[in-house]
Amino acid sequence: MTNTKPKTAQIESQADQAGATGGGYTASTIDVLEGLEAVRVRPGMYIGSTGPRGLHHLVYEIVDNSVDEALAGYCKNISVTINEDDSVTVEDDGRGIPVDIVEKTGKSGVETVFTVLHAGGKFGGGVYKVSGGLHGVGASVVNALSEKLEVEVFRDNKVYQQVYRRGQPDGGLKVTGSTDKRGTRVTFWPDDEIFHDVNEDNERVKIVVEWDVLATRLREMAFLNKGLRITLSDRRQNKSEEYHYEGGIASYVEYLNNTRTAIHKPPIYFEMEREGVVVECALQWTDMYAESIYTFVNNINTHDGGTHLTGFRNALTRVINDYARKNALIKESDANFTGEDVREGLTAIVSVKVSDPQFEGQTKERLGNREVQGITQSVTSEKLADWLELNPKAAKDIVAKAIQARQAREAAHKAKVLVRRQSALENSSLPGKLADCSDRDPGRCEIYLVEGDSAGGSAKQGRNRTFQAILPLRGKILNVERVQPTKIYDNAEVQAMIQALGLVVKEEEEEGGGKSTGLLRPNAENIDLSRLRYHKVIIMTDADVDGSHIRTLLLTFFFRYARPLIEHGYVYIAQPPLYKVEKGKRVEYCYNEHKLEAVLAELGEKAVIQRFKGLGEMMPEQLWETTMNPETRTLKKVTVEDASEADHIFDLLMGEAVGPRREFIEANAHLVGNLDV
Ligand code: TTJ
Repeated sequence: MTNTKPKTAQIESQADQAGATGGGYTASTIDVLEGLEAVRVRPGMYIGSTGPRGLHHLVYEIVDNSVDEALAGYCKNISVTINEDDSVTVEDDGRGIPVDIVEKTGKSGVETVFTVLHAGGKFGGGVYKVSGGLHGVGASVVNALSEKLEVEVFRDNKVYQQVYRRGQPDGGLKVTGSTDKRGTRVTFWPDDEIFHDVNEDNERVKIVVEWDVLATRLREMAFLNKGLRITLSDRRQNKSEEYHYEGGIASYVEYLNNTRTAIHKPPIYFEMEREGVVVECALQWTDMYAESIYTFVNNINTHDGGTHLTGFRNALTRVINDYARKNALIKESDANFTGEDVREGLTAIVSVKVSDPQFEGQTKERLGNREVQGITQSVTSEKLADWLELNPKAAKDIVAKAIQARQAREAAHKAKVLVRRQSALENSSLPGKLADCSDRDPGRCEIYLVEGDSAGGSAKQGRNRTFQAILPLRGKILNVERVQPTKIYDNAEVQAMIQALGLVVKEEEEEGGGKSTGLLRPNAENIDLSRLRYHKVIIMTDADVDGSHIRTLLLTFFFRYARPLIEHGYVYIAQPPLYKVEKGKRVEYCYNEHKLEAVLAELGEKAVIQRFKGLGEMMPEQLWETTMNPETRTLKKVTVEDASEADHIFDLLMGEAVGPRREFIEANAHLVGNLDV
């Protein structure tokens, strides 16, 4: 602290000298100018683009310097301000960029950082730099691409200031005041000559920094660096937000799972340094089916994964298999879970800090360092195994999730085989039970999936055979005590349905489909809708427990294995009436209790109520008039959310527990179909 004064004086005199000598450039000065000029000539080479992405990149470049200071342990707060004139100010409470002369450049530390390409990395005290990865082109690039840049360093009770224009110093580093704070503040005005977009008429349009874009990245930065406080303010709209997470990436996982149902709480979290690599992971399983693993190296998102991800995944698969076997949660004869089985529904962040990251691949978003794989794997194995031992209840639920995933995978495999066979058979073999319609235009055709042969009989007689087909499904499937997802495909009824509907996998995916997940996994977009035989698939079941059961089963099937049908709005639930109320010549059909009460109130005492216990009890004409006639019926279009919900409770319904099953059915009357009409 005490001996910095003479050094500072020295800098100022040097800066003055440089200014005084005017064109007296040294060799290194020329290099520098050429360097920064090159940045202005080919900005895309340094920041990827001169559009919105590149513009925001400038902010990250500056912020990364402050984050490095935080990683080194000297900075706790970073503020980012979008100013009224669209300039951006970044300030931290770190040690401040050094102001003394750097031997190699003959300039102050500050000027070196802002005028020498790639100089930034040489000044860090921290081992793990944000820079050096995808970003890391350095502050000098930001300076070169800014119309103006002002830096202030708060050090040794002084305020040092320097201004640059398009990368060139506008005067030397000067002391402009005194202060008791420490840190660095940089304000830059991105150069409009460099940054712009074009509109439809190919005219240049100005681009400005956007709140949402910065907010997302800065929030992520705060998650990735626990304890770090980042404030984002926008003076253009008087808006301000603070990102600060003591839980770090564990908080990140909670944030990501905010809209999902977690299987255990809180997320699993561990951090460990081994052989100079810091491994930090947070994981939490949810009732979702997709896996969401985000990986980072030195705070940079490695979208293409790499060695850290491989190590993490290997550990996960092994540890969960070992645990399940050791604790007899799976049978000895059962095969091991695959990686996909154990990752179903997992949300995880894997964040490693490496001193010399090697980025590979097309977009340089994959970590290549070989040693990181083994380190991540061993750390994850040890920590995860410990956690499972200490949390047996959650561990059991996680294993149960993997078991469920495996069943679904096996079911998907069977379905794939089944659908392929169907595609080979073409449409030549329609199921014998199908009462098809005569029209061949799918756009006009409907198929009723009807529960039970007797209801099927009524429907066949009551329908309009030109455009309405009937496929009766036997209720037998309901009597299986514990139906595993696999059983769906063993079931002749479901096979008949696949054939009747014309569910065929798209050609190209049939050929090349190298995805190990199987062709018909959730989110599958691989159903060939051009082969679909009806554009209205109407589920028509009784409004009772068994009816809701088969409806759920069908919805689950569509959700998992034919989701495009739902997404295209081809799947419906028929709304048969629950009651018929008669008084004299007047006949009213009631589709719910509410309507029944209203009708009874109107018609009074002497009305005769008939309760339909099932579709089979209805006369064919009654069924037509109340449920099938497009003029008078009400159909409920199935949404992906409905089906997803059905899929979610699949296990509950299929399970043996009677209590939850009944509760579910009561709570989900909307799926069962008692709609207000
Ligand atoms: C480097 O090692 C010696 C003490 O100071 C360290 C340093 O440079 N810290 C530092 C740099 N803190 N903050 C910065 C910084 C902040 C902004 C906003 C912009 C730039 C280019 C650097």
